[in-house]
Amino acid sequence: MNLLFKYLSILALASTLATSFLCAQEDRPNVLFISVDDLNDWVGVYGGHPQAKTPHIDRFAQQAMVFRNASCPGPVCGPSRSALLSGFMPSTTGLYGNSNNMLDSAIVQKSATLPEYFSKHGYVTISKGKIFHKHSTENGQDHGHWAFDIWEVAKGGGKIDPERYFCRDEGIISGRKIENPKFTKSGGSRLAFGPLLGEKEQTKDYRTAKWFEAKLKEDYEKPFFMAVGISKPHLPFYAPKEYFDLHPLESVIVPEYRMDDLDDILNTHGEPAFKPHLDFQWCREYGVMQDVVQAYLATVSYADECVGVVLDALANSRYADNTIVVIWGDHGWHFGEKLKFRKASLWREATQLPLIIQTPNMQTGQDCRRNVNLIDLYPTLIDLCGLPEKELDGTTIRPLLENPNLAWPPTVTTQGKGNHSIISERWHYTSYARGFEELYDLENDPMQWTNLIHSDLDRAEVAIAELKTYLPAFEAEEILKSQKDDSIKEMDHTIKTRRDLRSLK
Ligand SMILES: [Ca+2]
Ligand SMILES: [Ca+2]
Repeated sequence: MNLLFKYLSILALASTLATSFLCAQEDRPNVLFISVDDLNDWVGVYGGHPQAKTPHIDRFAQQAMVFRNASCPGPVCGPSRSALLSGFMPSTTGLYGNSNNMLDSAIVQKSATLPEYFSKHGYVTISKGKIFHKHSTENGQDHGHWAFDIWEVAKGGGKIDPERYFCRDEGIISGRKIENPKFTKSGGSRLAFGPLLGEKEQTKDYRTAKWFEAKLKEDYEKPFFMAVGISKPHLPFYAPKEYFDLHPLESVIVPEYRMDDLDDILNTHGEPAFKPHLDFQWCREYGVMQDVVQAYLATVSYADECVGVVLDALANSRYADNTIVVIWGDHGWHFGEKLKFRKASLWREATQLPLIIQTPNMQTGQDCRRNVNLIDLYPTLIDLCGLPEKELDGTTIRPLLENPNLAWPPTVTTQGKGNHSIISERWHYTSYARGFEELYDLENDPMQWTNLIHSDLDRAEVAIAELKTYLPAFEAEEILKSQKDDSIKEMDHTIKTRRDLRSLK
């Protein structure tokens, strides 16, 4: 081979490689990542409540994979989202609670979060609404906005109908003050609900959805990762009146509960380990269970409408055939099951969530019953988009998207250091730091009425031994909010340095 020919061959090869590399880059799918805050399985296609009305998500599910047994890494917003977005479980990072800011974690300080990783590898990342858990700092809110190339704060609201307003913390029932000091103790978000007087066009999530509708009409030089943060149905359960009208109060069905349900969960002293929740007691005492269930159903229907705006915008855009869509809730919600309200439990009502994924060209709806987890989304999305592999706690579920019946291991949900549930398709085993355990047979007892931990079922014993092998081998100490005066300065510095994504793994 003469020198010139050799030179030309190398040039041709280099050019072919460059072209194929560019094609690969150009062919990369976009990602539409839709979070619906505090959405439990009260979604039509999940059947968690027989009266749920979510036509937009249900229609989307007809051309997507519905994960029937998806769990959260932690059963409250902060740890669940920090795990999903960092790719590391609470037991790895120490981000166990809502007050733990992921920027304080040494692991997260070195590692790109999910949107940062997409940005680092050739995507434009665009977000509005709640994706990261928010934290107050002296310099304002840390929204996780540092993780996106294009970000805007979500705004909007509406005036509550004063005559149909309920609030446990303020002692207000249908606009009337009924004070009872037993119930006015507040903890976390107020249990407040009722219809809004204004139109949906003024409300925050609807405006967020319209913002994405406009974003989906724009041109981008790179593939996009759009993170849509729908903030409802999170408390307060406020939604425009039209969504309350979809769920007439007198016919609203309240989930079944049994007043003796907690009697079979005992601590190491043989005493009941859990008490009925304050919200639950208030709703029963004043006979407003139907009202609160109606308000959640209405707020879910409103959230579904907002998701529908974005899905329709995608379907009508030039990106319709080359976009991966993920719709996810960050954990479940109790409405009296286990005499509990809200999240923050290791029972199935709080650990399960809706997760629906559509990859380009999925033509039919499919079900997957394997135990997947939000922790799996980071590795799954980088796998589907051809981004470099990365060491993370989750596992790509791409194989399940291709064959939902593949054998798959159980999954883990952690609520604070030392408290873990291991969930398989048949069993739900929980071990608490306080030394007691629970076991439920999900196949024969999906409502988890009967704690089998003290039963002498041979089969249960075998199951427990196997499930325990999935408990985390290592548990990080909780990352507590830094009390140091310079912590804010430190955080500002961290946020600034993160924008140079080369410094992050
Ligand atoms: Ca949440
Ligand atoms: Ca029970």
